[in-house]
Amino acid sequence: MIDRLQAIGAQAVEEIRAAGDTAALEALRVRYLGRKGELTACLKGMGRLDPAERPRVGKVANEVKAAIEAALAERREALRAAELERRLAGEAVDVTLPGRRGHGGGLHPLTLVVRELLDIFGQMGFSVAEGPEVELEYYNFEALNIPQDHPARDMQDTFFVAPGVVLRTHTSPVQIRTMEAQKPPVKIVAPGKVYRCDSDVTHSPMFHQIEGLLVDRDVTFADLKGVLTEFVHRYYGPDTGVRFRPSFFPFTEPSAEVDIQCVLCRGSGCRVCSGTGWLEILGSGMVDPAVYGFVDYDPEEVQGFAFGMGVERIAMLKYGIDDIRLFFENDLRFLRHFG
Ligand code: 2NM
Repeated sequence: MIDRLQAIGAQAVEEIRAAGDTAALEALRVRYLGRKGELTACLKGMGRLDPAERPRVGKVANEVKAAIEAALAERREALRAAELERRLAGEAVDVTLPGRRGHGGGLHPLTLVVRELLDIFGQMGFSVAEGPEVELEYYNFEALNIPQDHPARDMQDTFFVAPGVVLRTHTSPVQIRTMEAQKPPVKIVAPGKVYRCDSDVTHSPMFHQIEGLLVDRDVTFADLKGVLTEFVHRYYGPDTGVRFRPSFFPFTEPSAEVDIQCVLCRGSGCRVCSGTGWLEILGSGMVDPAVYGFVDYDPEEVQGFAFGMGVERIAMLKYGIDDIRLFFENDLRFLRHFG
């Protein structure tokens, strides 16, 4: 009996030490120590033993049971430690990696471009003037020498709010209001939103303009050329070619459009400049004496020049953006390229 008990104990301990997981270990516990287990079955035979033998056999039985329990506990602890080790290895975090940065807010690319442009004109002595986006037809057209039957007044281009009231189609009415309110010298830039009934990849019904106006004694076309050439060199770089091309606006005479050498191909001709090597970036001219009649300036005493540019167009050329709608969709993947 003692031999049998010791054989069961030895085999149990050996199998327990080889158990591969906690489920196998539990099966072994049931097999050896369970109510129908091998040890229990063996002990049931104790009743048939000589009473004098029982204490010795009982002692061995207790030792074998204790040895099996000890082996189970030891193996259980080893498996638990191994399982924990495996889980930790799977969840390992490299605490020395740099953290992921959150994205901070930033200024809209158009805001950045407007600020840059205003900065340059500010350094040249221009102050900022602003005015209403809902404007009287008088300031938007009449006082700018754009008569009632002029094509620029076309219903198809202008948003009408009420009789005699429009969404301004340019920021020029700000210049008229400023001249109406103050005597020369005037040296202002007028940034802001303007509205035209037009929408495709290069036109948005709302877009931004910056217009400038300088009126003083003895102002000539040479001053216009000097200021605008300086502006181009400061914004696009001192080596950028500039040319003035004759044009027409109702409110300036003479008028000129300003082209810069293509920012992409530097003048050799490409897709962006349609092979011409040049890009139109602004309109300008000497203020037409007819405009001074509306603001009570004497064209015999003062002269001036004015200019205007579309901010989206400037930004699109600067950053190689081919669809104006990107500015207004507020897709963060686009916005995060700037600032
Ligand atoms: C342009 C081009 C040329 C302009 C003229 C005036 C005003 F009020 F003085 F007559 N403001 N803006 C002007 C002149 C605007 O934009 C393409």
